[in-house]
Amino acid sequence: SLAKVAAFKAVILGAPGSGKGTISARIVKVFGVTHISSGDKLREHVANSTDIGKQVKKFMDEGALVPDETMISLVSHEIESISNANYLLDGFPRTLTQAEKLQKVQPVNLVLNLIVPHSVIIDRIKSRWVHLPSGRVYNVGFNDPKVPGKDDITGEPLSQRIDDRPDVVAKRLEYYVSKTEPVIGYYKRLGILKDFQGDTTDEIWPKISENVAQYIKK
Ligand code: G5P
Ligand code: MG
Repeated sequence: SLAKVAAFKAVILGAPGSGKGTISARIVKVFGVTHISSGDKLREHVANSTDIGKQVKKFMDEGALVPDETMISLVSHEIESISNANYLLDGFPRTLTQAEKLQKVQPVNLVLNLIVPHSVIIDRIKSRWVHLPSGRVYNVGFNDPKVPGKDDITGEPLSQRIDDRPDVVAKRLEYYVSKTEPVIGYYKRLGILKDFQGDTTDEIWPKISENVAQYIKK
């Protein structure tokens, strides 16, 4: 069997709606890693109308990227506050500048890259419902909430994301291709990229789980 490395410092990459949040939740459940979603953090700031929230709302609603300096400072502070040696970054880095900076200060050792066709993504984003305070994600027909329109754990109402409107989704996918795909090349050159291709999360999950198990015992 493979030797376990000292720690799991990973990134999950993939287009908007490719299943990063869904797969991260499974990794957290099975392997006990700490999950940091930059998008969830930003949405929390927006919901609480903090200074950061006020700065980033416009970018997010339009499907544009928040400036690198804001993101780097936000996420490095988050990472510093983690006591768990094993963590998973979701939604960060998504520009070359962010990836290079991260590798200098808090280097990662594994990058899980989800490859899902854009046509599949566009379909599933239409039926996404979220519990904003926790970041829990549902999908009508795939992982339905136990009670329609209500969060499983708190019973609070679910909502749809402003940036899940079809025109905004199209913009987010364009930004992914132009700004985030270079990040894939960067990690590939570092030799830490693993690709996972499929139309569904259930198809991709066993391969992900097998890979993560090489770093952390269940
Ligand atoms: P986010 O929050 O990082 P995105 O756009 O990267 O947003 P998103 O939309 O959160 O990614 P995901 O997490 O990859 O998608 O996907 P998911 O939520 O798990 O799954 C999508 C839906 O499909 C869900 O309803 C799920 O239940 C369903 N699903 C999953 N698997 C299946 C399946 O097999 N079958 C079916 N039928 N359904 C399935 O970023 C948001 C914004 O924040 C800013 C930007 O403005 C960004 O647009 N931002 C940053 N800006 C700059 N730099 C950064 N680092 C930034 N981070 C965030
Ligand atoms: Mg997400």
